[in-house]
Amino acid sequence: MAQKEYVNIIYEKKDKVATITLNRPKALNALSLASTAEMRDAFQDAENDEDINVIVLTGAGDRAFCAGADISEFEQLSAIGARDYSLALQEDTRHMERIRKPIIARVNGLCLGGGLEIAMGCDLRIASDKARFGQPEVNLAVIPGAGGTQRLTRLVGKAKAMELDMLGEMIDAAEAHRLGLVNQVVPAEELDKAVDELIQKLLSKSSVILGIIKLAVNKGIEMDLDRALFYEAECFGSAFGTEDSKEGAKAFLEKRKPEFKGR
Ligand code: CO8
Repeated sequence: MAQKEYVNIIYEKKDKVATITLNRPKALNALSLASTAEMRDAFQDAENDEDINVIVLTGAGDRAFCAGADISEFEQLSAIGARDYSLALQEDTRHMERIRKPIIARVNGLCLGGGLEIAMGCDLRIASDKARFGQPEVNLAVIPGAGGTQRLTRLVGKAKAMELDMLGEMIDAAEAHRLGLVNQVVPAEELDKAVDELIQKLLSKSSVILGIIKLAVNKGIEMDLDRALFYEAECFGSAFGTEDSKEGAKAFLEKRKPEFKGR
């Protein structure tokens, strides 16, 4: 059931899942300034809605997840404007990493430039076997501006990130999986089923614990190991303070399924 009306995205909330669909299929769901503003608003809503436990980001149609920033808007961008645009999209992906709910990128097709960058801001990426990935900015004589030189390096390593950024060539879904860029690749016609299975697995866990795991991973990766392990211990302590952790142990000992309440 649609909860909010937007022009460039579709935003739906159902059964604890919020789905944000980039909806400019004729432009391969390219990210215009207007669509990023709407996406930002939808993520904010999904974060604040206590009935939502999982968020899915995807693209409309069967060709593209997102073909990157809208190149038709580049002409109007000054150097300062481009820097601010880059900072804004970076902040959007940072926000996605701070939201204490798992975000799944449902990569249904082309995933390029800024599209790959927002997919990398998600926690889990599940791709159709028809998906293609790349950072083609170099071909336009610009560079990735929302994590494509940073998050990509952290995900696939320096050599591959250098190659993808410098050559601007696309890789297929199997290669993206091999590189660890996506968690799972499935035949296009099975994408919805696979995404739903992933959602159901996540919904069966304690939502508060998933939030703690997400922060532990996302914050820890930015720290040196000593600090990160210390932070992990703090998170571990928080996890132990939840009602769900008591229920988890109790259910195990009573040999029954736990009933988590998300607190
Ligand atoms: N922006 C705007 N329009 C686009 C984009 C885009 N990124 N990608 C595709 N389109 C449009 C095309 O112009 C075309 O429109 P029309 O039908 O009106 O001519 C329509 O989508 C279909 O595209 P094609 O006809 O080109 O389809 P093909 O199947 O021939 O080619 C490709 C598909 C290979 C994906 C091709 O469309 C392409 O190369 N697109 C551009 C991909 C690209 O370079 N993306 C990176 C953009 S730069 C970026 O993302 C920087 C992010 C940094 C963000 C923060 C700071 C700015």
